Amino acid sequence: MEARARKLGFDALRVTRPDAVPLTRERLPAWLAEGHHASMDWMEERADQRADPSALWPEARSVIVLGMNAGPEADPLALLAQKERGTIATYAQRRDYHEVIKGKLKELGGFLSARSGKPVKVFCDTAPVMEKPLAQAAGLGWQGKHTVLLSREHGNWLMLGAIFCVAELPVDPPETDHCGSCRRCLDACPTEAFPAPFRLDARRCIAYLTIEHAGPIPTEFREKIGNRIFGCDDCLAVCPWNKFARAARETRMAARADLAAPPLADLVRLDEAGFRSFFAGTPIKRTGRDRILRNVLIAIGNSGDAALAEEAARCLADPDPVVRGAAVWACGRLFPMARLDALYAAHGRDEPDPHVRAEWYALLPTAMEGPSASETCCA
Ligand code: B12
Ligand code: SF4
Ligand code: SF4
Repeated sequence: MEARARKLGFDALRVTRPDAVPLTRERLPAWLAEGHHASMDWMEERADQRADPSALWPEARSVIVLGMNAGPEADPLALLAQKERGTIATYAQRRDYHEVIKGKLKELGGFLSARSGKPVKVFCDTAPVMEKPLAQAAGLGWQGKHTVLLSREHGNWLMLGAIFCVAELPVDPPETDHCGSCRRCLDACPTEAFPAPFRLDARRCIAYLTIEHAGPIPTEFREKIGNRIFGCDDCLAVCPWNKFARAARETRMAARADLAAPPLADLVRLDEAGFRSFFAGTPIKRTGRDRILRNVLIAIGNSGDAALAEEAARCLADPDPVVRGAAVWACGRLFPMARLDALYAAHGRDEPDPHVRAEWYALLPTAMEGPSASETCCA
């Protein structure tokens, strides 16, 4: 089975039992009760099954956890200084892993099912399964203080998938924690998203804010987001265990060079068709043009680059209010007051959306009447 998985492009495979993660039955509800899942309500749906693989499929006797390496070719943090470019999380600079891994899981699952004569089900983010604790129980690695699964061989860069089997397969021993006294990932987080080691508050995480969060990005995080336009690799990139990691081996997971740090000036001009074509096949496509434009405008506001200011001003007329709101913020960071007054006269005075009006008000309180209570949105 291992040889077949390797041939399919997987870099790691281990087996555990569905009942090998008893702690998740307490830890998932605690995380949800704290509101650490932010607006990801789908984490609450079927939480009992998510926390307990035996409840998800009672017939299952074994869980095979697989990892595919999506390691970067260069240090992801180096690009954060290139303010006129947008940075994209390492995992997203390539084909959508759901697509690649799911196809290969189905192939391996079909082989196993034929050999054992018993059914299997394959999962890669498609069902309520907690892949990281299962991976640790199977010995694929351990959950670091940043909560991501980390292996001695591949560092943080394995993308995970699982096959649940009715057949009883021999299991592997679990991996233990090798973080020791290190806390580099916790200290590297720009938004202080870790209330404690091993716990993440998604409400403060740039990966959540730039990928999952709809609507305006809360003001407190905008500057800290810097030029990250999709996801964040900071806590992963600083981990010392990456010293043994290599770039992705599977050709379908090879990084696209043009996605390493695309110029903000190109991204801000993407219309719907241009967006779909540039990000075709990547996970970014699912986030949608408007949310990415919002992120690009935050990065433009953080760029300090006067050459990008006119691009931000052009977006004041975008059809999407979230894009317009982010454009107001970016203009506020790049234009002098006299020009902002002129832009307000041209675009702000007749702005119909309450959130965008609130952005204008935050910028030019004396030029307009205060917004009503329902119009203050993103503090
Ligand atoms: C929801 C989600 C997110 C959310 C929330 C992240 C999170 N940490 O929960 C957001 C949008 C923020 C996110 C971000 C990212 N994600 Co994500 N995400 C998921 C998803 C769908 C579910 C994760 C989950 O179940 N969370 C619920 C929490 C409660 O579970 P947990 O993180 O395991 O929490 C454990 C700890 O808190 C621990 N714990 C709690 N208290 C204590 C106390 C002590 C003492 C100890 C020891 C432990 C402990 O127990 C909990 C249960 O095991 C998984 C896919 C899947 N189906 O599993 C991908 C997944 C975790 N994501 C992945 C990736 C790549 C990322 C990013 C790196 C993307 C990026 N570069 O931008 C970032 C990483 C941010 C980070 N530091 O976590 C990969 C990680 C691969 C790996 N090697 O681990 C996964 C597995 C997807 C995949 N199929 O490969 N993600
Ligand atoms: S992904 Fe970025 S923002 Fe999120 S916890 Fe890690 S360092 Fe913090
Ligand atoms: S940076 Fe240090 S604390 Fe964080 S996951 Fe890596 S080894 Fe663990």
